Order: sequence, then structure tokens, then C-alpha cells
Amino acid sequence: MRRTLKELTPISIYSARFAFVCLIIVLAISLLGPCTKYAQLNQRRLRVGFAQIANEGPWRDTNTESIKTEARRRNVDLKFLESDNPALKGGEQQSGQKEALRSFIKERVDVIAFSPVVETGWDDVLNEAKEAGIPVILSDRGVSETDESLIATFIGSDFVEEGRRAGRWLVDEFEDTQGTVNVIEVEGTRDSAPAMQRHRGFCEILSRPEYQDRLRVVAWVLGNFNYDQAKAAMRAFLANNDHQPISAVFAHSDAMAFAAIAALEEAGFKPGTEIKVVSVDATDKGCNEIKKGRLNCAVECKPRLGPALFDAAQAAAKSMALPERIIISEGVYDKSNVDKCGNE
Ligand code: GYE
Repeated sequence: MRRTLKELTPISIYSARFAFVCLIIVLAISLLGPCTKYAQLNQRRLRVGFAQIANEGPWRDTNTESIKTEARRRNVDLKFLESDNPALKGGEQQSGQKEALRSFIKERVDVIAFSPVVETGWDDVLNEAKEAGIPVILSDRGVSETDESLIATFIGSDFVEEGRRAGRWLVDEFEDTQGTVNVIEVEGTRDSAPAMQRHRGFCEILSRPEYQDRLRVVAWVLGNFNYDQAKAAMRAFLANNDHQPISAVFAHSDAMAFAAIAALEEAGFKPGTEIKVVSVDATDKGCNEIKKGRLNCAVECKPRLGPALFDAAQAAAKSMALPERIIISEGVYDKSNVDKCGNE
């Protein structure tokens, strides 16, 4: 039997009102639900975990400084862990970086960022971060063979284009040279994104039909992005090289170019004049080497990623959509524009 409001006893009026108020509260909570996390985020500091590669030279110094400075500037609670042995090869550093990532997952940071020392073998830990609901940003180096949903975004350079730029500079430099120019490529960490992609871009230019036979890579020297290792490898190559006249060196990083320059000088060559040297990075030290005339060209790879990284981290923490790749625009420096080198 249906009863009108009038017929309801005071008790049942109260319970109907109570039920109504409860309904409103439940509705309000459910509507606010998705926003409360962000409201909390606005009230407390953003927690970001960053797993850095071991410091292998001036590029990494500036990169780390940029990340730490920007975190301080934005009052971000940054947990910064870095591998401590730059002599370790890529694969050997990977387990330490994974441990760092797992500690961030355990601490339930808001966002994880890292610079993967090598390109492959990250899927397990990336899946763990995804299950924990923590977005992951790749900083400076990328990963391959990975489900895109595991990564919020990549921030860094177009390494293939950097390799192409180095190739184009050398091709132009030797435009009027008769015969084939022999080049040594000093390679960064095997299986790392910058080494593989810079190599690919460089070869792409050298093997273009219009440049065929102009330049040829006659030896690959493994420097592991490390000054000491590059110097030892370059010394060993020069000591055993009694048959190939070398006219150019392409080093995948400034630090390895400095090592090659030192080994060439020790062996009695004149880097910069007799042997042209091209590197990637254009760190302040690289720009100075151009001024000194021992380095001929530095393809820029910007290390100051802090501001872009924390813009992305703040957006990722709020589940905002980010582009798959955030690519930093970069230049090429040689003696013609060295005054602009290292300005950013
Ligand atoms: O070019 C090199 C460093 O990952 C882009 O790593 C970075 C590279 C940089 O060792 O100097």
C-alpha cells in the first residue's frame, strides 16, 4: 500500500531524510572521487624517483645538475639514485638501475623517471610500475621493444638525426678531397640508444649514393661513453694500425672525443688539422675544444632536461595525456659559429 508523506510517522520521515542526505553525500564523494588524488597532490609535494646512469663525463654532470636544480626550484621531493661505477658496461649497470626503479615502486612515488643505460630488457620492471599505477618517463635515452602503454613519454634528443648531422658535416668537409677518406668511429655503450642510433644516422649519410666512396669507416673503437676506456681503445688501435691512413674521427660523445684527441696527440698526430674530429654533445668543454682548434665540430645534444622533465612529471602525475616523444631542438657547432656554442 502506498502512503503519502502526511501518512508517514515522524520516525519514517526522519529515516527518509537521513537516507536522502546519505545519498547526497555518497553522490558528492563519488563525483569528487577522481579529483581527490589531484587535490591531495596540490597540497603536498610531488614525489619523483629518478634513476640516473653512472656519471661518465661532462654531459651527465650537467644533466644531473639540471634535474636537481629544477626539482629544488619547483619544490619537488626528488629521490635521486645513480649507478656509482662508470666503468661498468651497459648490461652490468642495468641491474642496479632496475633495483633503483623497484625501490621507487616500493616507496610509491608519484612518478618515476630514468635514463635507461641500454635499450632492451626493461619490460619486467616497467610492468611492475604499471601495475602499481606509477607513470614512467624516459629521460634522454629510450627503450625499444616495449609496449607503449608502459611509458608516459620520452624526453630527449633525436639521436639518429645527431648521427646524420655528424655525417653531413664530414661529407661537406671532405667535399673536395680526392679518394676515399678513412674514418674511425668511437662508439658509446653497446646496446644503448645513443650509440646505436647515432651510428645508424651516421652510416645512413655515408652510404647515400651521392656520397658513396667519399668516406668509409675503417675501424670501430669501443669507448663505452667513458674517457679512460675510449683513450685505451684508441691507443690500442693506433698502436696496431700500420696500414690505414686516418683522416677523421667520429666520436659518439664529447668525453670520448677528448680521449681520442689525447691518444692522437700522444701518437704524434695533430687532431683538428691533420685529423678532423667530430663529436656529439657540445658541452661547454666541447665548445672550448672547438675554440682551441682540436675539435672540429660538435653536434649538439642538450643535457639540460630538468625543466621539460618536471613539466612532464607534473602532467603525468595528473594523468594528463603526453606526446609519445618530446624532442629537444638542437644545433651543430664548428669554428664558424662557436661563439653560440654552449649558450643554452
Ligand atoms: O651524449 C653522452 C653520455 O645519453 C645522450 O650519454 C646521453 C649520452 C651523451 O654518455 O655524452
